[in-house]
Amino acid sequence: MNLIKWINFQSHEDYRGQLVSLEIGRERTVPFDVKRVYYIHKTGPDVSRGFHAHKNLKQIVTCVAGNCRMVLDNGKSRQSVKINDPTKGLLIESMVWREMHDFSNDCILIILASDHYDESDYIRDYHQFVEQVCQ
Ligand code: T46
Repeated sequence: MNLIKWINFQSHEDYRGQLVSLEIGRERTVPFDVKRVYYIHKTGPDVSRGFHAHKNLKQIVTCVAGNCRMVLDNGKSRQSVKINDPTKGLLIESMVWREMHDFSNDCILIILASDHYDESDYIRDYHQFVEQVCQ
């Protein structure tokens, strides 16, 4: 099963640069209602983030500067992908374990989330995650 699902955003490039547009609920755009947007920056190569899954939350992660590596794991297989293209978003479904590694110093991730922040939606223990996902 391929855990790496990219959404190709609409991008408009000309001599002035590139404009990337994310619309909600239309083709080639965001397949859920966005209730929250957050961004991750000021990280670096010596730290990793994530190490959790979400029970219900869906998210799209896009890297608008620099790069990092995302690891996705559904309890059966683990896949790793470099994120470095602002015209693409990585769709992370619920009940997928994620880890973020190898951040470049200039990495900026923007994340669109299907719901508000709720700590009770997180599974932060890997063994508990595998138990729940393999039920
Ligand atoms: C995810 C990956 C890709 C809030 O108060 N509101 C928020 O909307 C978020 C996302 C976090 N927080 C607080 C909770 C923690 O005290 O910010 C702190 C850092 O969060 P966390 O350690 O969960 O950050 P990451 O980078 O490990 O994970 C984040 C998201 O939490 C998570 O949903 O999928 O980015």
